[in-house]
Amino acid sequence: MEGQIIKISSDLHYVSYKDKIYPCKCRGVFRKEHIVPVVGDYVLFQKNNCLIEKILPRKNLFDRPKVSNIDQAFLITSLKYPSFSLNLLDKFLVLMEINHVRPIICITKEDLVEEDELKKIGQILKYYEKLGYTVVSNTDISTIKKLIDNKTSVFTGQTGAGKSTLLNKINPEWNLETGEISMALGRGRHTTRVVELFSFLGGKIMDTPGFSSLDFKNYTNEEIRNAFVEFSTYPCPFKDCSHTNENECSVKKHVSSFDILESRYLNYLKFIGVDVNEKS
Ligand SMILES: Nc1nc2c(ncn2[C@@H]2O[C@H](COP(=O)(O)OP(=O)(O)OP(=O)(O)O)[C@@H](O)[C@H]2O)c(=O)[nH]1
Ligand SMILES: [Mg+2]
Ligand SMILES: [Zn+2]
Repeated sequence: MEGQIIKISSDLHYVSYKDKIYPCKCRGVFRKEHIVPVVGDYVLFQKNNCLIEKILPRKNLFDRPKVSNIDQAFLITSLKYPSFSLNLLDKFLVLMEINHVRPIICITKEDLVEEDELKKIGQILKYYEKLGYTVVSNTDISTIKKLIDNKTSVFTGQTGAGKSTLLNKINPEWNLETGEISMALGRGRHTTRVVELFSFLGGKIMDTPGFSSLDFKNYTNEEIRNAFVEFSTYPCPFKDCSHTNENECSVKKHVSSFDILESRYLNYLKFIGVDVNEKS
């Protein structure tokens, strides 16, 4: 049979097949060959023995959260508790660009910020929309439902940002555990412990454990540069410009003239390891 792993808890892999869930173990060879199944994997399995025989080729594979075969990723982005972070947002967008997964920015906790602060953040988010990214609010459930239809989506974001809360709003039947924010730490407490995949209407959604900071692998500087999609709008005279110390760099000019959001450029420098404080 061919099924899909929807949850993993210690050595049990819950495989969904024709509306039924089979708690499976893996063949011994998996351990020997260091094959590690993740949620989202399509597998060949024996229904009667509850044994996974083989993982089918993956469309993509992510490390944190450990998921595979996704079409799009929602970054659940809290404006307060935990506070809004452009560094985190840009990291996430770079990760998604490099991995060719559509990112969707989903804002939560607008109700907790003052109006002028909300306006400021709204202006910044307009910039991201201009770049082509979809930005939604967790209050706009009907838009989110349309976005997830027929797709496999993962909800990712900091612990306490409101991933599970939003999933419960999409479908109250899931009744997922949500956590209070620790006032002392200003962040959540890792309420969701394991990745879980849910089918909904024509799509699939994964709830994932939150992170405190986003794991950012060492990609090459070129990969990171190319993931800042607006840079290519302003071609530099030097073709392979790194937009750091080159003369006549068009990207730097357009940062000065506010066509490029300064925080984006500074995050770019940070991500490629330039000491931003030294530079300014
Ligand atoms: N005021 C306000 N609180 C929210 C909103 N969304 C979520 N919360 C609260 O934030 C807290 C954390 O929400 P969760 O849904 O558990 O967060 P999570 O992202 O699933 O966290 P982890 O499972 O730890 O990764 C809960 O107390 C929610 O009630 C929102 O839009 N406004
Ligand atoms: Mg959660
Ligand atoms: Zn340049």
